[in-house]
Amino acid sequence: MSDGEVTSGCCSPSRPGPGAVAEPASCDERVSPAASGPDREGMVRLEVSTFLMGSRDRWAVPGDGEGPVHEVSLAPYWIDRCAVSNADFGAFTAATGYVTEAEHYGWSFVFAGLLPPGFPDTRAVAAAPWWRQVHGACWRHPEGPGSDVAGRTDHPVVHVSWSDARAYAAWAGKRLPTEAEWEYAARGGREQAAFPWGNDLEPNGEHRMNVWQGRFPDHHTRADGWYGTAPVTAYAPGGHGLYNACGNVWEWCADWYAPNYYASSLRDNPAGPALGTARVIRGGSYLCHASYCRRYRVAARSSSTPDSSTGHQGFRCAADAGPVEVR
Ligand SMILES: [Cu+2]
Repeated sequence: MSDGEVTSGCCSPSRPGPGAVAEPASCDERVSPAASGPDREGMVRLEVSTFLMGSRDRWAVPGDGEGPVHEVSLAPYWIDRCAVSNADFGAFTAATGYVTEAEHYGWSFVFAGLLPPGFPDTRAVAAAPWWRQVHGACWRHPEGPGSDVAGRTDHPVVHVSWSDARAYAAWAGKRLPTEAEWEYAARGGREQAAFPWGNDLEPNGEHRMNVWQGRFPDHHTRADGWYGTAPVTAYAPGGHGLYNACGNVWEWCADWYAPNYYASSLRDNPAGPALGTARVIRGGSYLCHASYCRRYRVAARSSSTPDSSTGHQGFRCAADAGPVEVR
């Protein structure tokens, strides 16, 4: 596969040719849940009624399908307050021996600006030359061989595919959130606002999330204090207690992605189209900036194929909430 054209992608590139390669062995669903059973610590339980999903935002990227705005009703569920960290993912691989898809393929997409000076030439994504195909890049080595996650154990794990995320969730006794669950939780009760805290990107000049500042992709002022990823608990949480729903890293959702899905989605517990080639990703990343894409808004949608991995792609987990436990 490493000989295929690396052409796709703008905000978040995909590995070329879904189905062009055999599913790596790591994709199987036989990862057993952790012996300790599901752990609800670090999660928030949302007792949901109804909310307005989507946006008619003028900054929506045409074709992403943020509209129409539609009413959605969700059953109660749990969702992680934070994205899964390198420490969390390390516990999973240590317990299971799980090997990620990036490790199977032998490479992943790394943002060029994060590569050290003098890094050997790598192939770039044609439509988005700031994305480089870096051999040896994976969650343990986010900028390729020679890099590691020491000092970043509390940062979100990256270079994890949708399949990797699903395997982790199964081990943790959890699952990936649906796109609707993700949006409801991320909004934190602020119906139809652009961001989890309101409509101002930087209220009173204050940074509320880890996104790009300056001129993308060459000049980053680091005004928010971060260039690549930030710790999963950076910044104040939203109204439902979620940290970094917007910015920092894109987060995988369970659903297949279709740009026209909202036009005909179910009102109750929508779970995405029945079929597809790419999975929904939400929240934007440390690379989002008004000069390039405003997918750091809470209603923004994008997608990536399930075996793809990049240095700005992570996830958080969710779980069904049964009847309220009476103690
Ligand atoms: Cu973006």
